[in-house]
Amino acid sequence: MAPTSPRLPAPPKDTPTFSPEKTSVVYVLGGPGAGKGTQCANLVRDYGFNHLSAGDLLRAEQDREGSEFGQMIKDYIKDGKIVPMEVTVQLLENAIQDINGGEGRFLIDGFPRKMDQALKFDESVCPSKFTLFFDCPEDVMTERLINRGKTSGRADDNEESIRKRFKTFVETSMPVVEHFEKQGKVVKVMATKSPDEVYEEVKKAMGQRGFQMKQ
Ligand code: UP5
Ligand code: MG
Repeated sequence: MAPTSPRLPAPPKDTPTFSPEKTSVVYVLGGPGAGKGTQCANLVRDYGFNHLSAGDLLRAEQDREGSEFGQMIKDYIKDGKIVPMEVTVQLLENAIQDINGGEGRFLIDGFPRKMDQALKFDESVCPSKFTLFFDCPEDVMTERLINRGKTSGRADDNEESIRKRFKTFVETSMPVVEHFEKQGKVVKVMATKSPDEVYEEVKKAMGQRGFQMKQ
């Protein structure tokens, strides 16, 4: 997909851009390397979801020639910090709009990972149906990321960046999960088993929330 430029600053709005009747948004959260992207691929295949990874959109914007945010995004990602929300929210909104005018099912992977993003997206882009949360201990995630780092080319798949990503996840992103949990909007899946076994749990979670496989 061609990267789209964020149109900034986003104007303040009273109602979300996309109506939850036509646009189904499911947030996919979990620590770095928990398997969000891996499981999203299964859901795209079987449930007709569109997959939007906030990290992938930021990396595409970082590499886009002429982007005024390129260097900033690069620095934030290497440090495992959360890029200022205006950039990410606008990239996501543009990407949703670019797919069928925003109608359909969307997995928003790796977002929202800070409270301000969660409030802003729900209020001005589209309220989410629920959050699929992958629970995974740090030692398992570390092993997966170090392994992936041998071939991924990702600037943050190294020990130092991984440590910083974990810190941000615990301090900044877990409060978002707790916020949605209080609203009864989180389904937790243990992510330690094999990808196929984890997917069996994911399918149960989707069923619980009223999402059926496509025919
Ligand atoms: N793997 C997957 N599942 C497995 C299983 N069950 N058993 C064994 N191995 C398994 O998987 C990671 C690796 O593990 C792969 O090699 C896979 O084969 C294997 P993957 O599915 O890629 O895990 P995922 O959870 O997607 O890991 P990722 O590294 O993408 O998570 P992050 O949340 O760290 O990365 P993201 O791209 O979302 O964000 C990167 C950075 O962008 C952030 O740190 C931040 O700086 C920035 N960002 C923002 O600033 N704002 C945002 O809103 C979002 C991101
Ligand atoms: Mg990912």
